[in-house]
Amino acid sequence: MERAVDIAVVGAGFAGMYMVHRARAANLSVQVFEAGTDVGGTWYWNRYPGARCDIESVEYSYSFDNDLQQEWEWNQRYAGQPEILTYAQHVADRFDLRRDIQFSTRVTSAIFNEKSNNWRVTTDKDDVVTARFVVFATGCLSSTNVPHFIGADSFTGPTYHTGEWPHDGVDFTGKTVGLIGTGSSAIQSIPIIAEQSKHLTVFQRTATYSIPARNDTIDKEYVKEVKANYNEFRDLNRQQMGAFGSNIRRGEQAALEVSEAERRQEFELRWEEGGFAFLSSYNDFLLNHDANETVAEFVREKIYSIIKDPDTAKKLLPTQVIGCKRLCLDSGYYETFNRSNVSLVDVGSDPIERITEHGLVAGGDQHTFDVLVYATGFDAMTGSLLKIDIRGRNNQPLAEAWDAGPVTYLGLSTAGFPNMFMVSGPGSPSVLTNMMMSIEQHVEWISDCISHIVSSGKTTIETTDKEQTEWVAFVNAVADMTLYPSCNSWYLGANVPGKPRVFMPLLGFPTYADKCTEVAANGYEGFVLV
Ligand code: NA7
Repeated sequence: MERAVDIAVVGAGFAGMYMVHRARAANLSVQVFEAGTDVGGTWYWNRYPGARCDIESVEYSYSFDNDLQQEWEWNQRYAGQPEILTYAQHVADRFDLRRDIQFSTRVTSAIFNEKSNNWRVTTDKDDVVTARFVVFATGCLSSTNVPHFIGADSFTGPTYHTGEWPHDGVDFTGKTVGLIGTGSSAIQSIPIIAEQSKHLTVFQRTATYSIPARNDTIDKEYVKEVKANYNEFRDLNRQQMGAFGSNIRRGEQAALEVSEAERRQEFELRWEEGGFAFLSSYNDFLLNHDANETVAEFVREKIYSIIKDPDTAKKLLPTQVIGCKRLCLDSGYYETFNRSNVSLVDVGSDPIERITEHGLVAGGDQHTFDVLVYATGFDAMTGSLLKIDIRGRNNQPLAEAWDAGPVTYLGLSTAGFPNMFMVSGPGSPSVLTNMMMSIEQHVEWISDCISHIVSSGKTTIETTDKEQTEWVAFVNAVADMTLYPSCNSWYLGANVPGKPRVFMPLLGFPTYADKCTEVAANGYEGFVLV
């Protein structure tokens, strides 16, 4: 049956959930479609052992409702996946969000009708919804990346991807396990899988820098302090580059301005404290290669001192710029390689040749195992959007419009796709920030914009080719001032073979948020309103 709503939303993670709340507040009807059976998005799917947020709990939470933030009690300094999912479910209950969300339903197409100026959204459950506006709240890390290995289907044992983990868990007891990847998901799950399994073989293409998370139960005194001035605390965080970490001591000097002894002392102190603060000791790690090398070398020395077997230690030493790929935070990652039931295979120089019935072949060697785990990441930022048949004016597919890489204005809108918005889309700070703050800022901007269009009697809003071309150039020019483009990160799409190499997230939340506010205040400058 065909239904009509004001806003169709794709995805019921934190972005889609807040979109429902804001739409209702604006008296707009909303229909959300969600592939999972409940809310939570990333935290619904990523249930691999050890999955944990790398932003502190008091910050990785909604700020829009003071009662909510005052009443909710976090248990851990960095919340694990189950705790975050429980929080998402609590928010859904508290604001009665589920009645506008249809679960177990995947959106298959969203097609703009130029005659009626609305979107026709269809699903795999044969729903058809026409909506004036469509909002993609599909998440930045939601479309799993499974490399196309020869023979992948021939493996006879169970295969799992960290980003689509079974809900009832996996029992590795007595099993031999092969795990591909050494990004955050691998680094979090490896210590736990190693403890459970008979033997774990890790296949590493690029060695990764990881810093101790020093996760613990939350410091109740600290929480009390935060809650005493929670809104100010949120505002202070919004003024940080990544919209988090106002409590982090940020070094104001360049790394090479101080003596080596002083630097080492500072690095040691921060290594003990754990967390992302480690990379804030000096202000130029991502601007100056020599400065970066001082801290990179410190971490390499730490790794070398932890690992007992010198050959394994050498393989684990990363060489790229530290921080260029998202820094990992761990609980016992390197120590795990001292276990007698864990081995490390370097597939950087000798890539995986094929998957076989009982394992895989790399560098001419056959490795056998019972269970295969892909910790191979995501087709980040664009993957989930491009899986849907999205078509704008002239029936143009989004995939065609983004043939050379995603082009957006503010990461919110793309030319030729009127009344379509993306939450934390490519070209916005998104994954370089505390996602909760970016999500709130986007959802508020989008809902205000929609209210403005509706109340001012306009029909459509869309950006222009010129505006978005300039915006993409700006996002990349900002990145080019840093060391970020120097490695093959998923920020650049470099982890997915054939994906256009474009730096997708914009560095700097505060200036970005100001720009969005200014655009709206100036009558949606850079957009055409009809
Ligand atoms: P990541 O960080 O993208 O890590 C994926 C890992 O998988 C990484 O080590 C990759 O090596 C490896 N990989 C990918 N393809 C292959 C092939 N073909 N062969 C061997 N190894 C491969 O994903 P995560 O899920 O760990 O983390 C994603 C984000 O979630 C993270 O940044 C946090 O923000 C939370 P590579 O480094 O590309 O050589």
